[in-house]
Amino acid sequence: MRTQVVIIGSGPAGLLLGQLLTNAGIDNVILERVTKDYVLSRIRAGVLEEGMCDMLDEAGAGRRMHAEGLSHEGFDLAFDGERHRIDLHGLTGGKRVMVYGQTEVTHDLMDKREATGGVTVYEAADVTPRDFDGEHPYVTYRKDGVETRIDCDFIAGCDGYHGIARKSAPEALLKTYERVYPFGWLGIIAEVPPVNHELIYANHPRGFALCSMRSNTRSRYYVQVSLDEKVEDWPDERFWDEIRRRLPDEAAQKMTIGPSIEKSIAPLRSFVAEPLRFGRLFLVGDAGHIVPPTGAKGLNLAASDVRYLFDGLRDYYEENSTAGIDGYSERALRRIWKAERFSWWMTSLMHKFHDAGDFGQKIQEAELDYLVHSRAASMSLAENYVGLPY
Ligand code: RFL
Ligand code: PHB
Repeated sequence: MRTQVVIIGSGPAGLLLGQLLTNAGIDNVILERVTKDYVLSRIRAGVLEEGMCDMLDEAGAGRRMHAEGLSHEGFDLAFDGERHRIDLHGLTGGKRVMVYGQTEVTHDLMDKREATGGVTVYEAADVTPRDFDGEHPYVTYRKDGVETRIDCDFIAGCDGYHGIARKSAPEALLKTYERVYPFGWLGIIAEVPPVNHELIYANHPRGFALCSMRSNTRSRYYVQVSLDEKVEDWPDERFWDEIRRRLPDEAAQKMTIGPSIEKSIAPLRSFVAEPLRFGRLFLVGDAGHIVPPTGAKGLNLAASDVRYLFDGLRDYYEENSTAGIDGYSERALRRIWKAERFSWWMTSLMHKFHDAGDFGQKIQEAELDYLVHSRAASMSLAENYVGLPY
């Protein structure tokens, strides 16, 4: 079998890249380790930058997002018993973010891929990128006991943090940077109206809390927990008690509670691999970098990587130019590090760090007070939150 680009992973990065390539007439095959239903069962990010929305439109998969997504012009920061609104729209000269779940993005991209005849092999085992340091790379995989080889021009590793692409890079050429945080997020989804029409990020001496949503009738809420916590120890009642304690009273009193339909704990990590290109193998999205979810940047960074790589591949095929693919790693990393910086900063500002003590709490509150009352500081927050330019 032969194709132009083999894409490993059918998460949002792989699907978006695949669709842009297909639309440009560039042949591609996606190899995915698990089933389609499993990919669609993952509940992750919820906030899309305008740049990502534009790319979904460009891919031809933005219709439902515009119809059902919630356009937000601001969010609240809560601390010391009060809420303060960050006016994203006013502070950025008219920008907004779109609240639309990653699960729905994935769904829409899968539907589009099916409608345009794109090939995805689900349950592809032992996917292995080979000979990518030369002119003739290929990928092997096993499905139903049969080993298949796909020859190609390029391999896009869109297979997430635990994938095979980064692990296949020669160790001597790969440098990684990492920070693991001493806490995680316990998240639930419940079929209840959100406590506020915009998101609330709360700093509290008991720990961080976030009130987000998936629709006007479905809430997505998180609380910071220590890493040794188990989901089984968090019956709904305990979750609702805890999140309400971390919000200003007026918000807590308004909160509608109800049975959760999903509950899980995710650890927080910052991670970057450099470079993002090894010959004809590229790392894209979570395969190359992870941010803690506090700044809502993970999915959006996957989209900007796809922007740079797609432009490079299109120029290669249409104009016989290698400038875009040669510059991919450097270009993508410049934006990635700024989002890493923002996500680390917002995580440091909003979470309880046990070793920082009461002094640490006071310093956070002073910074938050400065942030919400200084136009310069609010502007910087807003500029980063809506997404830096591509
Ligand atoms: P994904 O979504 O992880 O998709 C990778 C795909 O590759 C497949 N795969 C393989 N396929 C073939 N062979 C192999 N050897 C393979 N190994 C893996 C996987 O099955 C999967 O289908 O990466 P992608 O496309 O780069 O997208 C990135 C985003 O998913 C990610 O940045 C965000 O979801 C991060 N993230 C969050 N970001 C936010 O902005 N806000 C959030 O609230 C938020 N919550 C989260 C998150 C990430 C999580 N992870 C990765 C554990 C919550 C969780 C739990
Ligand atoms: C979410 O809705 O899941 C969400 C929103 C904002 C974040 C992280 C997660 O910063």
